[in-house]
Amino acid sequence: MKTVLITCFEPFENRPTNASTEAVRQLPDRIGQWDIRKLQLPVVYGQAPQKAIVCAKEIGAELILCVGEAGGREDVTVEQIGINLRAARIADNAGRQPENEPCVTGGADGLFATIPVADAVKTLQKEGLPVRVSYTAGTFICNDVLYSVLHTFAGTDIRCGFVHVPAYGDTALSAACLLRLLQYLTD
Ligand code: PCA
Repeated sequence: MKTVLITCFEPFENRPTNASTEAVRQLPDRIGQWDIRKLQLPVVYGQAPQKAIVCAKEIGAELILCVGEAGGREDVTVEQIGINLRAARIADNAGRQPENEPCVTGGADGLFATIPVADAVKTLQKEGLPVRVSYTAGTFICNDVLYSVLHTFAGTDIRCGFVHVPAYGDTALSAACLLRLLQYLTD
């Protein structure tokens, strides 16, 4: 049995729900030979990636797929890169609002996702799913998680990626895209 860790986020910015949690909730607990473990992360710089990293190590995850919501996007977007920068438009859920600091001191400026982003997106698009590649995960908590997870598992066989689902979209459709992506990545 292999294990995938899939993370989502708690609500933030005074909203009652987070579309990533709504979508991840609809995923099964198993796909083929893979155990799907779900974890909700706080929208807090540093704490979110730390919680994901500790859990991934604990459960021996071979694949880590993190999911967040994106306010201005209509498609499900698979992130290509995490950057080593925290710059917040709003305070996180612990009240911190860094303007310009690294996610990881001394880390590389940017790190590419270690899932096959372009191939996966092409495959899902051919099936008619509303999925595309994104070249920025922003500079808030989603990027903090993507960058820090990539930094931590760099040089290992553990593959890491990040998906933004539309904040105001159909979470059942987002869940269908996530499920298909997981199937593709665990095949
Ligand atoms: N979206 C935010 C943080 C949590 C979430 O779901 C982001 O894009 O950084």
